Amino acid sequence: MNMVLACLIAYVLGSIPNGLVFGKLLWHVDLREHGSHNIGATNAWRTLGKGPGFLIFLLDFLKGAISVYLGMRLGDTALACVLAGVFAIVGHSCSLFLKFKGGKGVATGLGVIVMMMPVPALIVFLVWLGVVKLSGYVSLGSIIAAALVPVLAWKFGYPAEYIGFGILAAAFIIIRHHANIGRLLSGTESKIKAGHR
Ligand code: NKO
Repeated sequence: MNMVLACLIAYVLGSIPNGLVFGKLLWHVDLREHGSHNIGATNAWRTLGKGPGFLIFLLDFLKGAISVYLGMRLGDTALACVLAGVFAIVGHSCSLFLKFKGGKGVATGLGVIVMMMPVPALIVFLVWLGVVKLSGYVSLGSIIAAALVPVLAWKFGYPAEYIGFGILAAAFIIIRHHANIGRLLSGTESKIKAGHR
């Protein structure tokens, strides 16, 4: 029962569209009408600037981290943590408040894995940073970083539930980047800094 409660709270928490709410509230901008049309931290950074981008990242990250914390406290099993994390990511991408639309699950996913497996999460973040610095493409960094999650969960000896979570979450996040993948392949994906090479 407690596990169900944790999942329910995680889904509602994950559903809170920080990018949309704070973009409108503080900067009077609907992120869905600018840049990549995504409500995530990258599009907030691209459209509104560094500070707003960082704020949205932090808030979306917290949704994932708090959800897994609740899974740990209420459910206290590997499965409860995993399910709370899944519900937070699905909430973010298929929001209760946006007719089941939403973001790509990257910042929320990072919040989830920081709580579940801190060392792999740090490695995943550093790889993301490296790919983004080298290529200029945030989406490429997110796709590669997500694919690394199940591999590291396995390498670091985490339980099967965590490895299963990694496979599911990576697949979900990569699918959410389908439009980015199309643009990367056709050379039309926008880089995070104009003129970045
Ligand atoms: O606007 O389509 P866009 O170019 O914005 O955005 C593409 C982008 C969407 O994601 C975001 C969130 C950015 C957060 C940055 C820090 C996170 C770095 C770590 C990634 C780890 C992912 C692992 C998730 C595992 C479940 O991609």
